[in-house]
Amino acid sequence: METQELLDRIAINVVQGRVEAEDEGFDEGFENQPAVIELVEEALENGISPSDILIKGLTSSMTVVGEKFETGEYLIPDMLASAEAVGAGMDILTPHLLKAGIESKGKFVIATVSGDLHDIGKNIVAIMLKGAGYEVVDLGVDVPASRIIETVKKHNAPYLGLSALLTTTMRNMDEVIDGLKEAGLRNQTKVCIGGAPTSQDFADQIGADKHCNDAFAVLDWLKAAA
Ligand code: B12
Repeated sequence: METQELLDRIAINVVQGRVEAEDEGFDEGFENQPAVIELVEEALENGISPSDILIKGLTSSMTVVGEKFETGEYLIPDMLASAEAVGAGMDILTPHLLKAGIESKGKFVIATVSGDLHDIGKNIVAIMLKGAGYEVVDLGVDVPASRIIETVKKHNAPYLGLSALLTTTMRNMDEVIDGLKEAGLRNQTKVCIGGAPTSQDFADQIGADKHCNDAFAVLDWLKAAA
């Protein structure tokens, strides 16, 4: 299969929520055709770069999933099936993305803020950071501000990344930044934020250092900050 066709088929199978060949998928007619696991393995065998498979294949189509949810075509279990398919593909890609790792460039604490369960984007950022040589302390999802602040303090971390995918939970980023200030940690910790509803304007408003659209933007920012 050609590179573009493989990446497109990975994206289609993410939308269908198909992890492996025996899965039926949301629409009819997919059964027994290769799904995310088989296609990601084929893409690696064909020499397509792991980051292209991740960005152009696995995660690009999550916008389509979001649109289908918005119009009512997809319900929460369908969104979850797509998320699961992305996760299965990421599990295969992770060791390949980490191969690039070199010497430690410092600690990076990352978390999805309180009330928010979305973690695909955060996990991508975490993997790319690890691949670039950062020691990532990933606190997971729905993390209270107090726990984020304690962790930054414990590790003396120079970098903190916050993720939020909901317009309601992005407001919980303020609390983290205020808490860092109160703990006297704000000057020694650079904070970047991300997630679809956030923006540079919002970052400025809450006093974060930077908003990043994707994992590549974080790496560029860190390079410039070093
Ligand atoms: C998958 C998904 C889910 C899954 C999440 C599974 C998981 N393990 O993550 C499940 C089913 C659990 C879910 C639940 C809900 N969801 Co949802 N979900 C999505 C969906 C379809 C995809 C998100 C995604 O993974 N995108 C792909 C990744 C790669 O992109 P990303 O997250 O944006 O990350 C990139 C950048 O933003 C950036 N980035 C992200 N984080 C960070 C952090 C840092 C530090 C940096 C630097 C960069 C960075 O880099 C990433 C890589 O490029 C979106 C639609 C969308 N278009 O985003 C809706 C969406 C976010 N969900 C939505 C909603 C409403 C919900 C629910 C409230 C639904 C409900 N009624 O219960 C619940 C809330 C649960 C909760 N408390 O969090 C809405 C949000 C609306 C809003 N404006 O607030 C959306 C936009 C769908 C829609 N169009 O209506 N959801």
